[in-house]
Amino acid sequence: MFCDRVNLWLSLMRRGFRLLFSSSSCYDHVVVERAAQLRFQSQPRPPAHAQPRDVGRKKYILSMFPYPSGTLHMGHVRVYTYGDALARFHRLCGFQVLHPIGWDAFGLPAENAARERRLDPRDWTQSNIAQMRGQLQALGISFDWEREIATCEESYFRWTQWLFVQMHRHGLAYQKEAFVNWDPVDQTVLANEQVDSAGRSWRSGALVEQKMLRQWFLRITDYAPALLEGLDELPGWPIQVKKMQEAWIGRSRGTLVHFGPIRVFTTRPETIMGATFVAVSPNVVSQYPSQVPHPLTGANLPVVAADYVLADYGTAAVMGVPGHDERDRQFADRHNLPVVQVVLDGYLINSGPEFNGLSVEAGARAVEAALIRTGKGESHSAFRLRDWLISRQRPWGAPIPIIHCQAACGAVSVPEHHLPVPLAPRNDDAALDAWSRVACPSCGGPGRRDMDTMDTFVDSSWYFLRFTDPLSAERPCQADRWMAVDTYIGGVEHAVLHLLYARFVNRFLHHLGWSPTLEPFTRLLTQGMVQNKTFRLIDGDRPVPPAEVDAERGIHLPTGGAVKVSWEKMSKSKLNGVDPQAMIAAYGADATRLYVMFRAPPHMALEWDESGIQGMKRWLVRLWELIQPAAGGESSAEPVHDHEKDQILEALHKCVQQVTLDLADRHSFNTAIAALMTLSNVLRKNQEVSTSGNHHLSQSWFVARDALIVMLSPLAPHFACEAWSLMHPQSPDVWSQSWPTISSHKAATDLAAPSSVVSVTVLVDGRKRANVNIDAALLTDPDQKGLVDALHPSVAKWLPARPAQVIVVPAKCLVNLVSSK
Ligand code: ANZ
Ligand code: ZN
Repeated sequence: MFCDRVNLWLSLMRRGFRLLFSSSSCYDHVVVERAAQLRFQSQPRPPAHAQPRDVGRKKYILSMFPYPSGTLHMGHVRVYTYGDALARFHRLCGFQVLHPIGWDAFGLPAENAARERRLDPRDWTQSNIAQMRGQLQALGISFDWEREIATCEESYFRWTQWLFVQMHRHGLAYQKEAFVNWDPVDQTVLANEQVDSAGRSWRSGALVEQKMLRQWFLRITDYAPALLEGLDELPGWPIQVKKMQEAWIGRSRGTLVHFGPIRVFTTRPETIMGATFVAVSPNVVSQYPSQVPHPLTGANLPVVAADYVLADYGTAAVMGVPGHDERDRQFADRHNLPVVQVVLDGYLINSGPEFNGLSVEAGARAVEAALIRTGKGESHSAFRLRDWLISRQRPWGAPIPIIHCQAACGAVSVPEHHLPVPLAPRNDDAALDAWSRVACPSCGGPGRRDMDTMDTFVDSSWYFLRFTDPLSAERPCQADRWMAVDTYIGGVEHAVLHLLYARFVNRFLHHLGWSPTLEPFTRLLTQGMVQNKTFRLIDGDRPVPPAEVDAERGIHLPTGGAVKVSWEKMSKSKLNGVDPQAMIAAYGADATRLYVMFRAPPHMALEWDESGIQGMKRWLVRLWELIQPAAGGESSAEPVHDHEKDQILEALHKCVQQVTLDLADRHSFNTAIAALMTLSNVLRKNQEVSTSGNHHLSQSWFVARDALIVMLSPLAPHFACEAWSLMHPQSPDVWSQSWPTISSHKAATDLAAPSSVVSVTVLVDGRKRANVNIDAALLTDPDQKGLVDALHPSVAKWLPARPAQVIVVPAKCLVNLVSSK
């Protein structure tokens, strides 16, 4: 992608640009960003298969990869700017950083867009990728472009197919009949989103039918308990996301009760004496006798089929307690079955001497104990989570690598060395026939390929592993040293499906030895929506373009209709989108990045306001004046005024501490920027005083100014890069500098900061193990060696080797030492 000849040309151009603007003292974002971009492109980058030298000093920063729609929107700008700020910050702190990007390139939208344009989905997708790649580069996002992947490439999806084959081999992929939306006119299967609220196909308008098809499922339910319990090991995830996953997995604790051969699942065992029948799901009723004994009384109860008993929950059988369950009651009334009340005001009645008088809670425990004692029951949890239906009857997806043997072998997975199964040639009947007729891998007899493709959530369920060795044709990944992802950034809309599937697949691959950790994402940063003012006609609710609105009078000018204003998520259909390209052109990538980070904390909705970008631009203009060669005059070795020196160093000290914590731990980009603004104001004031008092600025002023630019560089990389080369024409680029630390400045300027001792809670792999008193400064020192030295001896019992990873939560005085394996 970046060939050497281009690089040579770039480095020549770069020198020209340096001359071009170094003479002007006015900040011109076009010139500065063009020059910085050239410099970025000539920055040497490690090869795609590089592994971390020291696992304790690696960071894997990942923003969720996009669907290649063709244009970047503000939500993308937000997610990739956060990731880039973290990646650049950690590089400056001396970490080896993995910061990759790829494309979630299969799926229905590409199919439809391509059909409309009479293009091949692949061509359409590739041109979109090219366009978005350019936009991301214009934003200055420092991705590891050598590692770029696209899920629609054979080099990627052969491993998606490999994953399926592993699942099949381990009994986690199976076939079952399930309903799909069937368009009888187009003779095709529709996704739920393609069926409108009237139940009609979006394309043909036909009434959609439910049709039973044999489809592939992944047995995620086998992992339900582990996926639930794993949430406890994720202190770095937002609580709301964990709650959503918990609800989705949906564990119910209860009791399994044996009514003869029928096992029922109940969460109300204390009502057992009120059971007057056993209801089972209609499709299993034929397996059972027509009467079964009550486990405690021995009385015979009728077995009935009832629609309200779900076939895929619990055991597909319930004990009918019409006295206390509404659906049982309706069923009993309709079928003349007896109703017995066994609970009154929270206490058991009509339940025999053993249980009468017990409270509901005590009764539940006593009944369960009695059942367990007599071998007629056990504790049990039921899960709401369903197996994952992955078959899609669509062409633009990874083919399911299965051959259906036409003799006796059934569904046989394609041998690994025959992967990838290429996309089916759908436009050519003869070629399609040739593609689909293959020999059964197991008996050699005639076989047919499975015609379906995989849900695109399968593609994205393991891509974070692929980035660790993205080009390899020998293996799916080489994740031992890079995983887990240290910070994963993306929209909260993926809180359940994508993140749950990724956790499932990572756990499975961990068991096979491909991923070193049980959980793939140590910290999760979920960002809020980007919203903008939306104007809608009060009459009819139709959105209208902002340019046609007199906002003050609330009137739509062309029609004279009254409009209302609301903040809504930016989108084309609401006519409230703001094009990132336009913002970059008008104010620059740096001002846009700063604005997006400054306007709101990451998890909150961001309400767009263009005047805010202008404010950012003005700040950069003033900063640019601060870094001009003439700006500081000459520095004097001896400070002129002691109080000036103290004031600057105090401001610097505060700023370093704030920005370091904000970026290393709190993901609080807006307060980091505010801290940099404060420091820049102090420097400006001192500059004005020195100019009017006609004396030199102290050396600390220059120390602080250097630190300010280094700290700015993860946030506004173009600006900082060019500013640095202006300030230090002989020194290496700003990205080769180190992050300022308080201790280094303390030493250099002998600022007497009171050292304090704090008591930290030490966790090993998420479990609390010790409390240790240490110097508070160690908590915030980006070089964590001192911290580990101080803490490790107290927990060596649980963690013999040094930790692979150290997670610090300074605000809570908490340190988690992670063994990684
Ligand atoms: C006796 C009983 C008495 C029940 C009572 C409820 C109230 P959750 O909390 O959702 O897990 N149940 C069990 N399996 C079922 C299935 N496959 N389809 C429909 N209903 C099913 O609900 C558990 C309760 O839902 C169980 O407790 C069972 O009815 C019913 F006063 O057992 B119960
Ligand atoms: Zn066979």
